[in-house]
Amino acid sequence: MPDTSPVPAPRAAKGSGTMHATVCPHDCPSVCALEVEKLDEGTIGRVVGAEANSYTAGVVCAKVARYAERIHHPDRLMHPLRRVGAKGGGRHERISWTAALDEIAERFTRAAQAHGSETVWPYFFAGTMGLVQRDGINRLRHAMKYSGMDKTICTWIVQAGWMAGAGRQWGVDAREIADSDLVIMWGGNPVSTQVNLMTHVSRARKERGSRFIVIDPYRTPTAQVADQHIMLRPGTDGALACAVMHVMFKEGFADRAYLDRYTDDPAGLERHLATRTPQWAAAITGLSAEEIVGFAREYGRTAKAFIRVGYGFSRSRNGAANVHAVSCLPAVGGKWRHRGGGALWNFGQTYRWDKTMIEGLDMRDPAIRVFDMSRLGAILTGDPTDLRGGPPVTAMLIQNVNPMNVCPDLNKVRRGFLRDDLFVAVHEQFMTDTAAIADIVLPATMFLEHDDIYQAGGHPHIQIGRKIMDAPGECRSNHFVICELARRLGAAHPGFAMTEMEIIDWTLAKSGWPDAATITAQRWHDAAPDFESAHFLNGFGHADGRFRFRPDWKALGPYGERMPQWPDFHAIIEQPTAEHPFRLVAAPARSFLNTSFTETPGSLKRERRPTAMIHPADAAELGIADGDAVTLGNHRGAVAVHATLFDGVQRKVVVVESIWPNRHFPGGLGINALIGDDPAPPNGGAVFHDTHVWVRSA
Ligand SMILES: Nc1nc2c(c(=O)[nH]1)N[C@H]1C(S)=C(S)[C@@H](COP(=O)(O)OP(=O)(O)OC[C@H]3O[C@@H](n4cnc5c(=O)[nH]c(N)nc54)[C@H](O)[C@@H]3O)O[C@H]1N2
Ligand SMILES: Nc1nc2c(c(=O)[nH]1)N[C@H]1C(S)=C(S)[C@@H](COP(=O)(O)OP(=O)(O)OC[C@H]3O[C@@H](n4cnc5c(=O)[nH]c(N)nc54)[C@H](O)[C@@H]3O)O[C@H]1N2
Ligand code: SF4
Ligand SMILES: [Mo]
Repeated sequence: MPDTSPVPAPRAAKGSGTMHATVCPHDCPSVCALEVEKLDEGTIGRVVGAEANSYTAGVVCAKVARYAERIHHPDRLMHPLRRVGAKGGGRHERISWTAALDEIAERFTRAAQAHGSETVWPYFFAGTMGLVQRDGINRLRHAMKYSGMDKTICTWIVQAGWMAGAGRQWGVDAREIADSDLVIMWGGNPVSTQVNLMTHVSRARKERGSRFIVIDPYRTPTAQVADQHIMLRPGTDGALACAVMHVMFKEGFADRAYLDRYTDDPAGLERHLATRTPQWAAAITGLSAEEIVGFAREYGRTAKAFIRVGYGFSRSRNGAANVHAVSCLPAVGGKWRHRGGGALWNFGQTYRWDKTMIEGLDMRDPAIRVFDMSRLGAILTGDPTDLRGGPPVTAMLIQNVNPMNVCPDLNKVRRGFLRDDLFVAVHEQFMTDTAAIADIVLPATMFLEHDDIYQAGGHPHIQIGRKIMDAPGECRSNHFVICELARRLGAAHPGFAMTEMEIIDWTLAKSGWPDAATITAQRWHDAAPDFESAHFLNGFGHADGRFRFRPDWKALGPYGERMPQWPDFHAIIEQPTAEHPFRLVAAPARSFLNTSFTETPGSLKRERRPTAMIHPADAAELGIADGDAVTLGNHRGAVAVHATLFDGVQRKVVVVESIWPNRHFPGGLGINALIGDDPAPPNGGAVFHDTHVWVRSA
C-alpha cells in the first residue's frame, strides 16, 4: 500500500550549511532518499538517510555517508583527454571539449561510412541509476541505428527466473516485513548490499520476534546476524527448493485450495517432486537432510513467511531455474494470501514508464542488431555468432560502466579493447581501468551536479534528484554529451533539444504520475501497488492469471529449450574437477559498490586488499597459512590474491569479494579474468558466482 502521509522538509543543518533532499544514484536496490549538507558553493558535508521516507528510514550505508570523499576526490577527472602513446599505455593529454566531441563524431561518422552504422556500439550500464542520464544514450543509438545491447550483466537471469513463474515484475513490499513472522534472505547479502532491508528485518525481530534465515554459500555479514544460516554449495538452490516443496506436499503444508485456484499444474508438480527428497538434495547441496527438513517445516507452518529473492543465487549457469524453483515456494504454501507473506524480487514493472522521450523509442529499428553486453570480449574479438553476420565493432561510446573490470573473461575483454582498429570514448568520473584504455576520456558530473529521476528495485518510490551544486572543472553530464554528439552527427529527435527536467516532466505525464514539481515538493512518490495486486491475488502476470510451475522457458529465450520442464536442480554449473577442485564465489564487497568507491580512502582502508577466503582444512591441505599469497586459476586465466582462513564456507568453496580494480593484482587483471562469459539459459546473462578454479600457494 502506498504511504501517503505528509512529508517534512529535510532536517536542519548542524552548522552554517544547508540540507538538501536528494537521492542516491548508485546501482543498489535501496535507492535511498538522502539529505546532503552543503557547506558552501562547492563543498558537501554530511550525507544522511531521510528519516521521513518509510523505506530509507534514516539509514544509509557507510560508503555513501562518506560521499564527500568521493565527490571531492583529488583524482576526479576534470578535463577531456586524448590518448598519447600506445593503446592501453594509460597516457593521455588534455584537450578541449570541442576537440573531444568533434573527434568522437568524426570517428563515428567515418566508422559508419566504412562498415555501416552497426559498427558503432554505445555501451552503458547503471553507474548512475537516473533514467535520463543512464538511458539517454539509447536515444542516440536509435537515431543513428547503432548496435544495441541487452542489459544482461545484472538482473537478466533473475528476471527470467522470476518472470517464468510469476509473470510480473513486482511483489510484496519490504515494508510489510513488519507483519512477517519469518523472513528468508535467499542468495543476497543485504548488510553489505542493501542495508535498509535490515532496518525492516531488525524491527520485525524486535517487535514481533520474527525469525530471520539466510541462505548463502558463505557466512556473510548478513548470515552472521541471522537466526539461522543455511550454508549450501553455490549453484544448488534449485535442489534445496525442490526438497522443501517435497516436504511441504508430503507433510500437509501445501495450500491445496490456493494451488487449485492460482497455479497451473499442482498435481503434476507433486508427482515430479516425489523423487526430490531431502536426501537427494542433501547430496547436491552439501547440507544435511535434517537441516533441509527442519527448514521446510518452519517455512511450511509459517503463514506470514516473506522471501527476499537476492541476485546472488541467479549468477550461475542454472540461475534462472534456481530462481524459478525458489519462487514456487510461496505458491505451494499459499503464502501470498497473507499480509507479511509472499516474496519480493524487484518492483520494476510498478513504474510503467513511457521511455519514448528518454530513449527515442519512436525511432527504434527492430532490424538493428542487439548484442549481449556480457559477451563484450567475444564481440570485440570478433566471434561470428555474436556479430550475427554484421560488421565488427570499430567505435564505442561508454558511459556509466567499467567493463575492463566488471565483465566476465577479462583476458578476452582486454584483447578486444586493445585492437588497433577500435576507437573507444569513455565518459567517466575517474580514470577507471576502462577509461585508461580509451582513445578519448570525458569527465562526468556526479549526482549532486545534474538533474535526474530515479525508480527503485527494492521499494516502490519515484524520486527526483535536483542539481544542488556546479560541477568542478569541466565535468559535464551524460545528457550534455549525448545531445552534443547528436548535434554533430545530425541525429534528430525532440529529446536532444530538451533539458533533463523537461524530459522528466514529459515522461511523468505520459506515464501517468504526478509532475516533477509535485514530486519534488512531496520529496518522493510512493508508487506501491495495492495489497491484492502486490500479492498477485488478482492473478499472476500470465494470460490465465496462474503461477507457472511448468514455465514456457522456450518463450523466454533462445537457450530455454535446454531447461528442465519442472523446478529442479539443473546440473549445468561449472562443477569441480580433479584439475579445478574449488568453486569460486566472487561476491560484492561491503565497502565498494561494484567498482565505485574503490577510489575512496575510507572504503580502501576497510577492504584492505583482494582476499581469498579459504576453509582452514583446505588451506592446511594446500600448505597455505593465513595471509599467504595464493594464486587462483583455471583455463581462462590466473589471479594472485592473499588468503584468509575462514570456516564460514563448505570445503572446496572459495570466496573473493569484489570488484577490485585491475591494478591491485600483480598480473594486471582482476578476479573476473576467471569468470566464464558463456550465456546462461534461457536468455543469456553473466555467471559471476559459477566458476571452478584451482588454488595454489603462490
Ligand atoms: N566479480 C563480480 N563481477 C561483477 C559482479 C559481481 O558480483 N562480482 N556484479 C555484476 C553486477 S550485478 C553489475 S550491476 C556490474 C556493475 O558494473 P558497473 O556498472 O561497471 O559498476 P559501477 O562501478 O557501479 O559503475 C561503473 C561506473 O559508472 C561511473 N558513473 C557513475 N555515475 C556516472 C555518471 O553520471 N556518468 C558517467 N558517465 N559515469 C558515471 C562510475 O564512476 C563507475 O566507474 O558488475 C558486474 N560484475
Ligand atoms: N556494498 C555493495 N553493495 C552493492 C553492490 C556492491 O558491489 N557492494 N552491488 C550492487 C548491485 S549492482 C547489485 S545487483 C546488488 C546485488 O546484491 P545481492 O542481492 O546481495 O546479490 P549478489 O551481490 O549478487 O550476491 C550476494 C550473495 O549471494 C551469494 N551467492 C552466490 N552464489 C550463490 C548461490 O548459488 N546460492 C545462494 N543462495 N547464494 C549465492 C553470495 O555469496 C553473496 O553473499 O547489490 C548492490 N549493492
Ligand atoms: S544503501 Fe545503496 S542506495 Fe542507500 S546510500 Fe548506500 S549505495 Fe546508496
Ligand atoms: Mo548489479
